[in-house]
Amino acid sequence: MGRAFKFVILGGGVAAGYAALEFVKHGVHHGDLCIISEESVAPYERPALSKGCLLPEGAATLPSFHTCVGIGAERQTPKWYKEHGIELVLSTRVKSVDVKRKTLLSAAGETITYKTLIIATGARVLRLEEFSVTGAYANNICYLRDLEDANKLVQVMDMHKGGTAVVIGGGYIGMECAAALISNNIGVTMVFPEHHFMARLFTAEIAAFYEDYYMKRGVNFIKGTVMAAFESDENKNVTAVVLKDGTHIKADMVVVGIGIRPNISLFEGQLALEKGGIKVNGKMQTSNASVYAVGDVVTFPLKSYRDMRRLEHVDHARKSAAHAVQAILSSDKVKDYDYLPYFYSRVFTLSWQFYGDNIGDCVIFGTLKDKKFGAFWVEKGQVIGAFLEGGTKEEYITLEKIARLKPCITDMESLARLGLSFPFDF
Ligand code: FAD
Ligand code: NAD
Ligand code: ISD
Repeated sequence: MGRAFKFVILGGGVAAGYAALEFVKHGVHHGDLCIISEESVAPYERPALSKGCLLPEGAATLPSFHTCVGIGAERQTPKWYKEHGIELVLSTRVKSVDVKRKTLLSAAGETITYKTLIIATGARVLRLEEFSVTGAYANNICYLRDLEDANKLVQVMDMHKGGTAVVIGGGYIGMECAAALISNNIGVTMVFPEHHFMARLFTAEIAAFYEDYYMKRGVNFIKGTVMAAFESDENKNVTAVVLKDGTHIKADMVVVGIGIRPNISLFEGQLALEKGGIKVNGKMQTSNASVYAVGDVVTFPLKSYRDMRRLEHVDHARKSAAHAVQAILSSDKVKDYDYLPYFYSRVFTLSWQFYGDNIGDCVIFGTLKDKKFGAFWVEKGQVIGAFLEGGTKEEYITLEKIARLKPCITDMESLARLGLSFPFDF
């Protein structure tokens, strides 16, 4: 016989921590809630792994960034979970789930039963082995998804201060880790297949500002190509990265950020899936009424764009988790999740925020020279996306308001000239 809980959260990442907070806010009985996590530590703010944790001086360590410090709420240490009667089952991988029987089976062979399950399994990194890259198992190749990865990255960086790194991938991990490597006095070459970095969000013009800044900090870019192999020494340490065209780049270490895949395999054939994620409705409820899903793993109705989306960002993980718990505890009072996409990043001394959707015509405002600029995306005469580098708190509030209210625009020239000062007709 195993244990039984009224509520089980599967996964112990960002969404799990925020779901736990929401349960506590509503008052959960001791012994009713359990979190099962493959990680060995209580839920933490994952964004810290590519920022505070990689600082050359005064790097962040746990317990300082346990959830929910990211929104200025309590720091939920293991003691917090104990005090609230929440069972934290750590270092435990769930290897199968039976949603008809409402049971989970751990890798150690324990069966855990639930009345309501919240799936918060997040995502796994894509690995170069999956792309048949030769030599991809070497020691000094670093990925970044969890605390263990961050600890390894810090260790490898410490061994190679003054040396060189190759960063594979030009997305969020590539951009943030390249900045961290430079700050740790490690020279960087970035290699990615697109013509500019952050292609999921940035236009070429926005990317050009950041690429120029990175180049001034010594980053070298090799764009429009991928790598084919690693060369390693007898100790299985990479010594060079070999590109598709045969070019060799010497490297003391490698950081790989080539995207993720949601952890959905436990539920294939059991729950409806869409666009690579677990399909949920506006209450974050899956095709099985006793099972909810939140965070990176869900494909949800993005109400304001009448579209089904999967988003891989912390704000959505936090808000979808809180929404699911509200829906579970008082379903009839809770409206459908009405999310406005919000992404941000911080690199070097730069910092940007984005709200809304990045489709349609992109209008740049401000001056790149002054490191104070932004962009609006205008679709069918409405501003639907807004980006700002180097904004103030008040300006970011305005940015959110614009993306939320989608004001109509006819005069694109004035919009480019006036930027946030444009007299929007809300
Ligand atoms: P996760 O936080 O990944 O948690 C998933 C949990 O499930 C993990 O604990 C995992 O071990 C566990 N798990 C999975 N499968 C099993 C299983 N079978 N059994 C037991 N446990 C399991 N977003 C931003 O908006 N801004 C940022 O600055 C930012 N920075 C980031 C930096 C890094 C390094 C990374 C990796 C991500 C960053 N993100 C950022 C993205 C953000 O962290 C994610 O969107 C968020 O963590 C998703 O939360 P989640 O709870 O869905 O998944
Ligand atoms: P990403 O999707 O942002 O970028 C992946 C990059 O790898 C792209 O440039 C892509 O073209 C490239 N790529 C894909 N396949 C490749 C291959 N075979 N060889 C070389 N390059 C290849 O993913 P990421 O940067 O790995 O980030 C992982 C996850 O972490 C994402 O969910 C991201 O949203 C999240 N994250 C977010 C933030 C933030 O929001 N500030 C920060 C860090 C991480
Ligand atoms: O999750 C994301 C992300 O990182 C983006 O840049 O969604 C966006 C785009 O892919 C869609 O707006």
